[in-house]
Amino acid sequence: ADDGYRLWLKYDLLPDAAQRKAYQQAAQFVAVEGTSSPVLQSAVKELQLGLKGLLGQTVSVTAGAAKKQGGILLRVTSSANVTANDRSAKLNKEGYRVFSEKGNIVVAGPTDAAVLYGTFALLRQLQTQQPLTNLALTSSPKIEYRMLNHWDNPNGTVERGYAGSSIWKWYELPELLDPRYLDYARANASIGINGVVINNVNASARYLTPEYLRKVAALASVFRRYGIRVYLSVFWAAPKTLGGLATSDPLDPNVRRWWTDKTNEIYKTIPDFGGFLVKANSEGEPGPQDYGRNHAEGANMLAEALGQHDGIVMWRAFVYKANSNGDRFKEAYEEFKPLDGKFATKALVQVKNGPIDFMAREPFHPLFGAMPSTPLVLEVQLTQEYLGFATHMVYLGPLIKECLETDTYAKGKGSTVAKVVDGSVDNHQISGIAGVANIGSDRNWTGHPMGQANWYAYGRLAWDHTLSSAVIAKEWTRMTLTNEPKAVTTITNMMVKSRDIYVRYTMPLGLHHIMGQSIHYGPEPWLAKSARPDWTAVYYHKADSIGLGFDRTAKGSNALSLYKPEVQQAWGNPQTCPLNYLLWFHHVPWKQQLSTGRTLWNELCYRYYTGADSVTWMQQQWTQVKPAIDPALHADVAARLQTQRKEAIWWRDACVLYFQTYAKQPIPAPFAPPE
Ligand code: GCW
Repeated sequence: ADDGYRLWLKYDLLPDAAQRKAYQQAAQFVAVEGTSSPVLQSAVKELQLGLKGLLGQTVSVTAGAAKKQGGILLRVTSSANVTANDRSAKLNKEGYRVFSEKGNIVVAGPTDAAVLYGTFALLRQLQTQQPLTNLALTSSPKIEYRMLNHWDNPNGTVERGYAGSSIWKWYELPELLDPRYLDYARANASIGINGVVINNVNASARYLTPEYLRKVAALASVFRRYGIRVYLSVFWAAPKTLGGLATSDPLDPNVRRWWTDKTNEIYKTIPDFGGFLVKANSEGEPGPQDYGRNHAEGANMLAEALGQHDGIVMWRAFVYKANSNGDRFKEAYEEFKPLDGKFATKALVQVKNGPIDFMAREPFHPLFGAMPSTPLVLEVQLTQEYLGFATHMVYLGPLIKECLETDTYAKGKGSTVAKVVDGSVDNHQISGIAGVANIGSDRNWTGHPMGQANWYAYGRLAWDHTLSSAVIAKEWTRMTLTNEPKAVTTITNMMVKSRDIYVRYTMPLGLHHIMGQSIHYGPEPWLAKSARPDWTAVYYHKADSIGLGFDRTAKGSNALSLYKPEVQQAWGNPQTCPLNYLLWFHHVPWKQQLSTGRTLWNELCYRYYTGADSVTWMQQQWTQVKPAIDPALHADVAARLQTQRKEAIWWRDACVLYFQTYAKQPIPAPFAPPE
């Protein structure tokens, strides 16, 4: 049975003998042109493994450009002469071109890593059973720093992780390298991820000790062979707790020297270290504000410590204060917007996709488009903190795409979040994107087998945000689950709809943050008391006898004013605001008629009921594909869907009954539960 360990790199024997034969003839040997390197050796090994599995063919490895035909040539070369006949599109340093040349397949790119990415693209071509004749695959990543952020702690727990414990075995490192590290690196490289922050942003200072740096270096030695660099989240107060200094003030010369020395020490241990990720002055973490300094002064101090080393600082904008009387929606904007232009060139600001916190649907964060002088890293969450942990099937491709494609209008029409992030709107030289990993020690990595698709889709979109989430879903399904055409269509369709279905049975119409307190699971819209007002559910939904929703227009918190006029116009009028965002911005009367023809109350019920019913539909779809799927994997997903169905009803009933106490209206037929 398939235990899911191999992810999308399954390399099972292709079923069609004729096709296999054609592939076999095209891939009889592999040759590295010029000097080989550890990264190119990884590409060779991957080809050997892939071709053995997919074609049942052991390929020979020959050195140098072969005079033979019917092989795969790995070619590192400057972009101009990658291929004789196609000089059209210029490749960036990680871009590849795969093409046919004199009876061979050439995988070419300007760097070793580029060739590795091209190799995975070629294997993908085989796995998804595409022709190898007249190959012309050309692709360059649109974003430079494509990061995975782990929220893993030194004790092996994973904050908001639902797939077992951390895959990093600190007690075994550095002497013992779990083979899993290599498979992890292969999986990341196959989708173009080139950087990993291995520890939680709620950081322990321990990672900066010589003892742990050696362990981190051991991991880096595995990842390096796959073009992946290691980064660390840092604990701001480390100069005090680790260095014994009296302060961690970023303007204090001793503190600055401590960080510079520490950074140099890191680079001595890990020569290709990527840099730092920082959560400061947020949710109780220490930071520069403890000393009256701002985020930019903090980030710039670390940028200075990085000095001539090839590293960056990613400074998170996820901040909100206790006892703030305002709207949490606005806090990050208010703290960061005034600092635009104050960050050093090596510093990027990392912004979550939405202004609150990884809800199933959020409007894009108003900082996108508002800090033209600062490269902004888009942070999305792959671990399903608010999306049903590892029991709900929610394919995140559409969520990520929705954010990327929304227009900020920062520099007129077409200034999408994607273009802000990839640097094209403001002409930035560096760009980054981060996904909070959903990976753990479970055999299948992500707990829910379908969760693998979220890791996959994130990587693919980080590489090329213009890809469609449906195409990615299809590609993943074919590589991971089945190539049977009807099943592929059914599964892809389910995946593409799953996120909207989840929104419907949990927080439809723009409701947000009404989940269970602290663990963030299940419904708790009635939550009215907490240590903080902005941690309660009622703070966000504002249900009363008149209506429902958070008024963020000028009559309310005026958070809408943080957006450009075009966006304000699109969302500012309750009559024309897209229903998906309605209650994010408006307090709407229960009896108000919406564009669907239903009143708010009826529409709310409609969405909760059809949402929960759609999970039954998903179960039916999944039953249909049974013959095409590995039995154990099919049973696993089927069981999780049962849980999802049960909990969709829980969400529906809890929310409808709770809001009914305000709306004071019956649940409309035909959604009324049977007597
Ligand atoms: O989503 C919230 C989580 C915290 C997390 C925080 C953050 C790492 O509930 O667990 O802490 O965001 O992103 O910093």
